[in-house]
This record gives sequence, C-alpha cells and structure tokens, in this order.
Amino acid sequence: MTDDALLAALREVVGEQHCLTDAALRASYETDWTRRFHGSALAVVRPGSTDEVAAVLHLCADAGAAVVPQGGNTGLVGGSVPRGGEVVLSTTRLNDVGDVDAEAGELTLGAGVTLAVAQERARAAGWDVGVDLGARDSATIGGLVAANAGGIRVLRHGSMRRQILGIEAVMADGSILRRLPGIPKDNTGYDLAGLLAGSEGTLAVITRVRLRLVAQLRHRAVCVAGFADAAAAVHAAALLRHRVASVTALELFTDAGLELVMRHAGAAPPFAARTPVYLLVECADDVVDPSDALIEAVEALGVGESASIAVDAAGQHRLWQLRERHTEAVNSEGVPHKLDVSVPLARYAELVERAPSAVAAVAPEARTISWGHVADGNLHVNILGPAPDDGASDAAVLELVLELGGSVSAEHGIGVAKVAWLVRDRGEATVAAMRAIKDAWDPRGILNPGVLFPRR
Ligand code: FAD
Ligand code: 2HG
Ligand code: ZN
Repeated sequence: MTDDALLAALREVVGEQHCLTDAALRASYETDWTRRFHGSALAVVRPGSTDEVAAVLHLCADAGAAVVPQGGNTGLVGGSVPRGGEVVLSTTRLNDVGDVDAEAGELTLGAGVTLAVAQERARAAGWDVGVDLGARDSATIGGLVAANAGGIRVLRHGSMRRQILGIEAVMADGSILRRLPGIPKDNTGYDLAGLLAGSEGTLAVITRVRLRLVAQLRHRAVCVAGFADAAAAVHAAALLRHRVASVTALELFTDAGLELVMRHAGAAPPFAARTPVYLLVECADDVVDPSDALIEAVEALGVGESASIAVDAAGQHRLWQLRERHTEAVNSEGVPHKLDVSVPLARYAELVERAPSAVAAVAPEARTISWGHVADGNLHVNILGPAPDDGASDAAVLELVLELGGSVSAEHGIGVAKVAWLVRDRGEATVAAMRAIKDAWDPRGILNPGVLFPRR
C-alpha cells in the first residue's frame, strides 16, 4: 500500500479532522517535552474509540507502517515521538471517564484521560488515585501504565503497575484484549496487564484501564528541612520513615535546584538560611492530623531553624512547588539530558555527591542538577550544556550507577534515550527473553520500533 492509500484509509476510519498531515498541526506531536527528541510523522491519527484504534492498527500492520502510541507526550525518554515517517497514534480522544464503584473503590478510564481528571473523579467519590506526579494535568492513564510511572506516592502506594485491576488493549494486528472485570483476585493465567505496564508502547496500544483506588487522605502536613550534605538528608529520611507511620512522600533536592526554581518560578526559599541539600517530607492520614507527629519528628532531627512546616493547604502547595517545579525550571535553562536512575539506599548519598564530578570529568562546562524520590533510591540527574546527541555525560552517570549496583531507569523507562544501556543493566539472557515477548506480540515490529530495543 502506498503512503497516500494508507492515509486515505486512515481518514476513512478516524475522520478527516483527526488525521493530521499538515506540518504545523503535526508539530506539537513530533517533539518531546524536553525538546531533545524529535522526528517527523507520516501523520498523526486520533481515533475516538477502541474499534477505531483496532482499525488503525489493522491498516498500519497491512501497510507495514510503524506506529508510535502517544498520550500526553510528557514522557522524558523520547519514546512518545516519531523517529521519522511513523504514524503517531494519539490517544487523547479515548477520554471516557466511568463512574466510581464507591463500594469496591474502582474506576474504569479511557487511556487518554489525564491523571488530573482521574484524580478529580476519584476524589469526588471520597477516593483517590494511588499515583501522583507533577505532569498530572497532561499525562494520561494509558501513558502512565505504558511507562509504569512512579511519582511522589510510590512509598505509600507503589507505582502504576500496582494500581491496575484490569485493562483493554489493541495488539499490533488489530485484535482486542479486554479484561476489565472489577475483581481484585483473578488468577487465570499470565498477568497481561502487568506485562503492559512498562511496555512503553512496544506491545499493544492500551485503550482502557480499570484502576484500584486508594483511600483519600484528608489531613496533611508538609515540611522542608535543610542539611549539610546528602548523607545527612538520607539518614534523616530513613529516621522519618521509620518513626512516622503517616509518611507519604520523601523528596530530595539541592541548593542548585532550589536556585533555578526560585529564578524561573518566582518562588521564595523555604526558610532564611540556605543549605546544600533539602528534604521534603509529607505526612498524610485519613483520620488523625499528622502535624504534631511531623513537628515532633523534625525537631528530633536537630535541624534548628533550617526547617519550614506547613499545616495549611496554601503553605503545603508553596513547599511542594519548590520540589515539583524542578523539571520546568531546568527546561527553561536549556535542553537537558535526563538520567532517571536508582541505586540501593545505602549508595544514594554517594551517587548525589559523585554524579556532578563524573559529569565534570567528561564535560567540564556542564551543569548537573539532581533531585529525586529518596525513599525509592531514585535520583533524577539532569545535565545542562552538552549537545542533545552528545552521550558522554550520560555514559559517565550511567557507568557510575552500574558501579553502585543501580538501575539505569527507575521510573521514566528506556525509551530511545537508554536503548544502548538495557543489556548492560539487565544482561543478555533477560533482554533476549524480553525480545521474545516483543516478537510474539508484534512479529512485524510495527509498534514503537527503536524504543526499548535497537531498531532492526
Ligand atoms: P507519553 O509521553 O505520551 O508516552 C510515554 C510512553 O508511553 C511512550 O513510549 C508511548 O509510546 C507510550 N504510550 C503512551 N500512551 C500509550 C497507550 N495508550 N498505549 C500504549 N503505549 C502508550 N514520571 C514518573 O514516573 N514520575 C514522576 O514523578 C514524573 N514527573 C514528571 C513531571 C513532569 C513535569 C514531566 C514533564 C514528566 C514527568 N514524568 C514523571 C514523566 C511522564 O509524565 C510519565 O512518564 C507519564 O507516564 C507519561 O504519560 P503520557 O500520557 O504523557 O505518555
Ligand atoms: C520528577 O520526579 C519527575 O520530578 C521528572 O520524575 C524528573 O525532570 C526530571 O528529570
Ligand atoms: Zn520522578
């Protein structure tokens, strides 16, 4: 089938206005959030139902045309944008929001529903979504599952895989997998929903997800405390987690990051003194106000004046902004290299301290700004300065991570950014087993070629 014939057939399926071929209309779908990854698409198609997704994939499979699934395009490893000539399948019109099953605490959502909308629906029924992250207004449920996203509540509720009770997805040949039963116990063979979590658009297009909701925690207290170094902050995080049962988030950032957030977001520092490292801790509970427990635990840390505790919503939002606006602040300074890594907690402080010098050894002019979810051993090393295609500083950090016994991707995935590192991290045998799954599900290599594995 020629490209023109394929486009005509795609228009028949999704309608003229949802098959975008004009360069200006395609543009926002062709560049990722960081601006580091981009490519041109043959077309952007926006199916409005599962059947339309199936028809699009069927046509593309017949034509041998590669497909890049895309949700909110907030992914940070380049997996949601075309490399050159693919069809981008945007899920944004798969936006039906079901009713909360208030007794069971479950909710079925179209893959294109944003996390913020899902949270709003769950909260209105007295429940909440277990995963939360800074990109909530754009990131979609399908994208969160495909990336097995983590975020700021992993400590309490786990990552996205743990929230899934059922899934509907369309395979590369157009066949539909549907298992949305609303039953928490379902041991009927392979856990395909679990397999799709973290599959990064390489196995199937997720069209609907049934979520297990979590209890809404209405009482909150947030504190930012300052420390002389990362080791002291990591130690404090361990103490807080151990002593205060209501801890829901433990986040670390440095003074270099705070400086950027203050400059770009107009934010004020958390307290008068500046310290090299900061720890944000949030406690939450449904019944008891956790403020007293948090205040007492922070006092016991002996940080003196270097702490700011917020018990009201506005103050809590202000403190959270200092942490959540790091990604945006770094983007305002240039096109970053993003290394989302994790190491055993015992090596976390060492990683925070050594990452900047590892980068400086290969890119002396580069700036390294790191922050992360300390309780998960997850650090986001962001590097500004090197050209987008210069991998030397990435390699320096990832070698360090492997030396420290860590993972080259903690929560953002492999995408195209870390394909070369997958075998180093997981080993030949494991990657061969993954490849066998990919080949069985998508024998023609239609779905997201170049993501997770090198392009054939
Ligand atoms: P996209 O970016 O559109 O796609 C991501 C991947 O999933 C791609 O490989 C794509 O092909 C695939 N995909 C998307 N939809 C589907 C589908 N329906 N079926 C199959 N494959 C699909 N991530 C975290 O883990 N934790 C964080 O704390 C976090 N914070 C962030 C903060 C900011 C400001 C930003 C910009 C990003 C952040 N991210 C974070 C990364 C990102 O938001 C998540 O990875 C999110 O899951 C991506 O969702 P999306 O809908 O934007 O997916
Ligand atoms: C976060 O936790 C996100 O802030 C994004 O995962 C990290 O921008 C990044 O590198
Ligand atoms: Zn993160």
